[in-house]
Amino acid sequence: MQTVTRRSFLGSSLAAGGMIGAAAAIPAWARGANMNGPAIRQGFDEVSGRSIDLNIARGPFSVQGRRGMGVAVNGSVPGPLVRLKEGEPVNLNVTNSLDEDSSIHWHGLLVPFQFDGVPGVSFPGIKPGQTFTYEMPALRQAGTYWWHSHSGLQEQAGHYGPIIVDPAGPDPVRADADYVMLLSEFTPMHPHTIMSKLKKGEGYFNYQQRTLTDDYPLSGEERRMWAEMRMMPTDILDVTGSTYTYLANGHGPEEGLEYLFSRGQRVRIRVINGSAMSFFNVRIPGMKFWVVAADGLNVRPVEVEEFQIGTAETYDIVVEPTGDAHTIVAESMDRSGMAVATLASRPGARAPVPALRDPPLLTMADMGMAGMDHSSHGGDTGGSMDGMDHSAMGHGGMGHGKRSAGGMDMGGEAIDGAMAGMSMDGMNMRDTSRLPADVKVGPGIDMVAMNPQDRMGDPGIGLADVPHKVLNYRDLVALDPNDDLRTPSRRMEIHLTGNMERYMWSFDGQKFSAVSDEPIRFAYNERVRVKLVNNTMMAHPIHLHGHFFELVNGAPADRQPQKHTVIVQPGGFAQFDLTADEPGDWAFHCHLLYHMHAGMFQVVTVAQRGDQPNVKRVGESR
Ligand SMILES: [Cu+2]
Repeated sequence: MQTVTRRSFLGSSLAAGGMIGAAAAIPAWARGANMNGPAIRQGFDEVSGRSIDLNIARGPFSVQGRRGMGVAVNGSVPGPLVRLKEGEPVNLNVTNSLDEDSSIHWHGLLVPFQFDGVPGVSFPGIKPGQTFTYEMPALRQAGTYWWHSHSGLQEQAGHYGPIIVDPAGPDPVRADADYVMLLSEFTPMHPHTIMSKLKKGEGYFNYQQRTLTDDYPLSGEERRMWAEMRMMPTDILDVTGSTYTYLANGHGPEEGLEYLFSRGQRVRIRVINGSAMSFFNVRIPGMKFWVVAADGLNVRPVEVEEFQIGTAETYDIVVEPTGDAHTIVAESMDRSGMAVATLASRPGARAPVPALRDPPLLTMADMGMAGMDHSSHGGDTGGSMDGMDHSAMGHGGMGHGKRSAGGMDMGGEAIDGAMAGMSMDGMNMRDTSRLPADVKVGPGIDMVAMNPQDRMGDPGIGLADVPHKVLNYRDLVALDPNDDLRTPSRRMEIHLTGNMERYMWSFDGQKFSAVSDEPIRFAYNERVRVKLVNNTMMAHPIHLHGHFFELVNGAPADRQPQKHTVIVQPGGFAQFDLTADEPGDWAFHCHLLYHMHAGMFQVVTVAQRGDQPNVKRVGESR
């Protein structure tokens, strides 16, 4: 058995070397917004220790010949790998050299709320020219995380980087080489331009719109149905490869990012989705590998050939490469582009890069009509329904429920026959009477899921039909047992709502406007089962700050996997159990940057009464 040797060479073969000195004076590149100044470097260095200096500054950034403005930290995109140690405190001194406010949020780290880094929620933000010190007490966790701006749209411009917290004890994941693959996007377009284009018209960036002469496998009836609903089955991502160049560690797909290995080695790759708006399907063609951690925390190894990673999620994988070289492909979910890296046994070794696969189409399940259509082409609900609650599906739920779906009487045993090749006339996907009373009905809601299903078992849009094993949330089982096994004492239902055409996104129909809005309240140490119902046709990666929650995914109660971000599939729902044991105000939002900016955001308040004793929190049992 080989001993573990961690490497500080983290797969940025083309990036200029040289660590930025922790105590160095502000370098020239950091002083202003001069487009003629030194270019932002691609790839990242590593910073560590008890006191770490980070400097946020603007500069020119170019990828594969496309040049734009970037926001870099310590001169690179991504910014430096912040390498920390479980059980040790750290001070992070963040200087803002921009001409606007900035911030850093430590995504997935359990920290006191005043150091969580969300302007207006947990602290005032960092003014231009100021330095703010995040004083982190002894870290209560290990694993793969990341950091990013929580100010404006800076994250789109490059203000993000990886975090690794090394465990205090032995690492249950054995690996001979250890790399980060941080996925993101580059665009020369200003983020505010993207936002205004999104506001102007649905599908502006969707160059895969079907026409009467396209070759998508849709029947005339299906085309008519989509048209009547003013929706497009090709609306998979809001911003696509026509605008974005997808990046791995700051490098475009043609720039040759490589991870070196020696034959026989076990290689760990910490995949971080640090993008603003993109989901990726990650695979190593022809290779099986193991998923060993999700959102930083270890899970029982799951052997897969592909996984989808939502914005802000992380997965650690272990692979044993056998050949001369293997391509790692991170294809955007809509298949409009990819980020690429190579597992190389020697510098320059390459394997073929596969072509983009055909773009996926949304399905009946994505419209919130799972189980209501038995006629559409393959993969409508697909593998997503395996092992799920069939009593809630078509036959039981809709068939005999005698519920009226808008103007259409869905009752009776004839449901199967009626749905096959049925006319969609009278289907009402905007029947707001289906919503709970606390959801605000108005122009912010253009769809109500008619029959939302638990889609925990769904591998993600476009992956139900691929001919190999794809990860889904039901595969995730916590490696370490959870310590709070109480049955939740309360249930909470939150609806994800939107109006695609007007680019309005919200929780419960209420766009977030100010911290004075009514927050979502939890009592300290309360245990709540939260159900997120997605009334839109987009997948939303929902992130809760300051906590891990447990996915209700069918795993035994003590092994429900803990995550900080959960994808809620279109037209479906996801549930998690939360122990609200981190007092303070926390952000809770969709991690698609422009959705959050449009209002899919709320503050969660965990209030501890003065007489309530502190409970043991995550990581404090160690
Ligand atoms: Cu969203």
